[in-house]
Amino acid sequence: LNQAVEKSLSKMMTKLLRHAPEDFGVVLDPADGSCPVATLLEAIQAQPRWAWVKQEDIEQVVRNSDKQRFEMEGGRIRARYGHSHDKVQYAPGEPPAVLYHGTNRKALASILKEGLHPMSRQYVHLSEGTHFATLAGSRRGELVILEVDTVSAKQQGVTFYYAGNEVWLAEGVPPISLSVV
Ligand code: HQG
Repeated sequence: LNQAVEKSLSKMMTKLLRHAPEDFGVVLDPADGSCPVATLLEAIQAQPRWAWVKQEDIEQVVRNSDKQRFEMEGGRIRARYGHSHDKVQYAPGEPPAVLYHGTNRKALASILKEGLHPMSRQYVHLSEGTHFATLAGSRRGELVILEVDTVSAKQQGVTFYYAGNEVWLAEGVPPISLSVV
């Protein structure tokens, strides 16, 4: 697969695994959002444009994903994070004292007033380092990195979930636990 095709296939896989499995006739496991790799492959191949795709192509996309968007284990695959569709359950975890969230200048006033909300996804996305936060926040304008004081957030009742690859999720983060880096 060349890079452009890989990117396009990756987008299709995130659409199916994060947002609209029913558009592809796929039912994801309600607990962890996964499906058999074979099911994903069939659903992809059912589209004329992607009829040529093989399992090794999917494996290549999973391996090369810059943000490690997918998780493949025991013949099953899921999106690691980013779901807008059904709520994927993660085990609560013990986060580092500080996590980061990347956003844009235009959203800042609202976030500092109301806290971080999941908006159109199921969870707010946070990361252990600033790299992932920078990628996320740079997509929509001038980057702003926020620091989340997880000790304070936990005192406010926030539960943190680990999605792997340094990504943490929460249902929300109150403004009192946020500061601009
Ligand atoms: C903002 C992509 C106003 C929030 C990325 C963000 C990430 C508020 C936007 C992953 C707000 C939601 C997730 C409030 C939050 N008022 N704005 N109270 N609370 N926001 O895309 O974190 O390439 O749903 O700051 O790189 O940007 O798809 O979340 O700007 O890793 O794999 O509302 O998705 O990865 O935007 O991105 P999103 P996100 P992929």
